[in-house]
Amino acid sequence: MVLDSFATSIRETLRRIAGSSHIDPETIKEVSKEIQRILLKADVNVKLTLELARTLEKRASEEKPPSGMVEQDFLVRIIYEELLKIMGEESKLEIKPQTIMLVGLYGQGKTTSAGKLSKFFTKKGLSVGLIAADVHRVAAYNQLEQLSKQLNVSFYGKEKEKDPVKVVREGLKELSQIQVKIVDTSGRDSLDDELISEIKELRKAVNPDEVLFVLDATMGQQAGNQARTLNDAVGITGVIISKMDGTGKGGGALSAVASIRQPVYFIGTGEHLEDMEIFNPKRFLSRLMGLGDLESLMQFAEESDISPEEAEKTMSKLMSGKFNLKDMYEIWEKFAQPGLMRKIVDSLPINKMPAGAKIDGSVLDSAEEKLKVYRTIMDSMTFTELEEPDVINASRISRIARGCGRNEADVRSLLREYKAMKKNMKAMQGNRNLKKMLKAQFRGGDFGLENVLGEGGS
Ligand SMILES: Nc1nc2c(ncn2[C@@H]2O[C@H](COP(=O)(O)OP(=O)(O)OP(=O)(O)O)[C@@H](O)[C@H]2O)c(=O)[nH]1
Ligand SMILES: [Mg+2]
Repeated sequence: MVLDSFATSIRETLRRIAGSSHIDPETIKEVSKEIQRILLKADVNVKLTLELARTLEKRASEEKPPSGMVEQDFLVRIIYEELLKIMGEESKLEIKPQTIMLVGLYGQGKTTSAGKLSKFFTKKGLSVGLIAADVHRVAAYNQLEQLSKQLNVSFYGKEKEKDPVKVVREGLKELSQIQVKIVDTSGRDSLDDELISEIKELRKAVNPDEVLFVLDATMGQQAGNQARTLNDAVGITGVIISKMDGTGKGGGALSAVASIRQPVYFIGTGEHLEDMEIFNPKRFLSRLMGLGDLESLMQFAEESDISPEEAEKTMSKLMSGKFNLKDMYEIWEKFAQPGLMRKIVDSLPINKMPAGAKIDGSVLDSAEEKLKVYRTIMDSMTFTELEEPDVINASRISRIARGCGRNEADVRSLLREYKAMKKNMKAMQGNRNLKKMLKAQFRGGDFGLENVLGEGGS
């Protein structure tokens, strides 16, 4: 996942909060220090970090948790709310016919983002056209033309033309029937006067609905200067942060662009055209913090072969605490698709998981392998044993092991896992909020983090 080390350390802190017997001034101070360290490591600006820590400490020591909420959860909620403030505004790029202009420095990911955006709008059923207004870099024309072919979208460019304004004027005319027109512009080393005046002129010619600033996440907090200069010059309406994969500085980039008060619409998470996520600060943060992101979870389920009905059936079985070995087998089988388990676990609210229900990477990686072994073992169980695993005693274990050619320890490990899972699920069953939220999500309702964080939350 993006911002991996941020996520790992913040979850570690939250786990420690959850495990503390009570929240005293010393705990608050410690937590605040840890959060500062984590933010600085993610390249968040020092001043911003200190401010956040101060507010955090003040709120944590002065405010009282609402009735029904334990002080540990309340502290987590304060942390969530304060971190959210530095993530910026929440806003979505509208799905409608429009003209989009992409701006930014050299190699930040403008052209790639143009391709990703094309894919995004095409998927939503809109026709897309790309306009090659990067007249400076020699290969730029070809790169965009190739991209349009690959994506099967319209393209306008003029290979030898050196005036981007001309290209844009003609391009917009040529593509007038196309619903979403995306103008790819040239990058420069730095925001010199020349670039600024070129962009200004282009902006006039394009008259875009959106001016999207494309920014490489590895810039970290330095991104702030660029964002401010460009914003003053041409009026940015939104931001795409590319290359969030593989950098620890994403936190810096995010908080820095948040300062221009324009929303981050997307984050780029890889070189491929499908590697772009809609950025929603609340969902993003709650996923990082391990507070759960059920919308994403449902999206993953959609992307896999699991139907919503199936997912709902599986979930209610899980939540009922009444499931048997056969159900467990089905669940393992459905979710043991490569990569899917990891995504699901990243989306689950870890702080609502009972202690001991921690699922780590190695467990996930061996899930498929284990499934094979379990299948063999279950194949030599009787119907009764699968339906009522409690009847499985020592002599049955030895019979099952003999029947499938595995040793008794394997059978016992399967049973242990089943019991642990059942116990965990039973504990989760008691979590009314989680249950309510899951149900609402499956029905397409709009329950959010508020429910995880407590009644009448943030
Ligand atoms: N890992 C990763 N690489 C990306 C991402 N977005 C773009 N890239 C890579 O970054 C490099 C530059 O991307 P471009 O889209 O050509 O950047 P540009 O802003 O159009 O560059 P110029 O036109 O030269 O100014 C390419 O190698 C891309 O594959 C991303 O989200 N993740
Ligand atoms: Mg380019």
